Amino acid sequence: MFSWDELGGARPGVMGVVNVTPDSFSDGGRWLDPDAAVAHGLALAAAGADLLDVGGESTRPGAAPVDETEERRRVERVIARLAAEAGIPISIDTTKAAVAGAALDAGARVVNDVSAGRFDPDMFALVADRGAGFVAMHMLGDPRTMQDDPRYGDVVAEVGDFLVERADVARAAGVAPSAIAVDPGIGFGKTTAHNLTLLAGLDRLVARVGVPVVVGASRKRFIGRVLAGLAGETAEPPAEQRDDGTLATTVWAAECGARVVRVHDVPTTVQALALIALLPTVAA
Ligand code: PMM
Repeated sequence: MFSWDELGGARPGVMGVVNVTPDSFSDGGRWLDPDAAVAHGLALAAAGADLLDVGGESTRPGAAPVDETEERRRVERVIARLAAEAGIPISIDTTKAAVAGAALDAGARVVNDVSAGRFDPDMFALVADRGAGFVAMHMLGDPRTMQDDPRYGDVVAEVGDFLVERADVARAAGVAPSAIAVDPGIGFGKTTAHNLTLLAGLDRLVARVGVPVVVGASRKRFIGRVLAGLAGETAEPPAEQRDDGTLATTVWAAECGARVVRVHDVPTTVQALALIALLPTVAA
């Protein structure tokens, strides 16, 4: 039985990203080869990750859906090896119950579902039955349409309401309360202003939802946009040059009470979080 209490500690848990996809915006194609993906995951674990998030379908805006057989093929062997060798829990980033089931069979312990159980009616029953952990993420619509003029009245309140509702549905379906976490879904059906407002109001969201909050701002486009804007440049830095900006959002999220941060650059994140966790213990 998975519980988010396993990740307890002075600092937020660090979820390292292992995308086994040809087309993820942040690292698409780099770890498509299973051996490369496993080596990458093991390196993230050695650098101090508390959890590895393995995904076989890109969720970037406009991404083409991947069929279940192909998604399973990409992740199953990678998860089996990481579950055996990494020494930390593995999560499967999928919206399909069949893929999640195969991943749990291979040794994953958490299902990270960017649809929060909306895309597959069998998802919650599977998670409940298998005693797996669950991350319910907010997204407006689906990846193909989510960036088409997203609108909110009060984005922090609306995302918070959605997450409370999805956590309630998960509990009602039998998922253990301590196994449920939620995620505001930075970049999923949000403008740059929406993403910044969500981060600015993250402490309010954390207080509202009452379950562990995961934040995944790593390398997302709004960071490139903001940094280019601040520098007075029109060209945005590419994904792999957004880690410094990402680190600022990570430290902010930790201060706002996030329990888990989902990042690509694990070593720097672990160092930064360890350092800020130390400060309250030092007498002034
Ligand atoms: N972002 C991506 C994929 N999966 N899952 C959660 N829970 N939260 C996120 O913010 C999130 C996610 C897209 O980013 P990637 O291409 O770096 O995986």
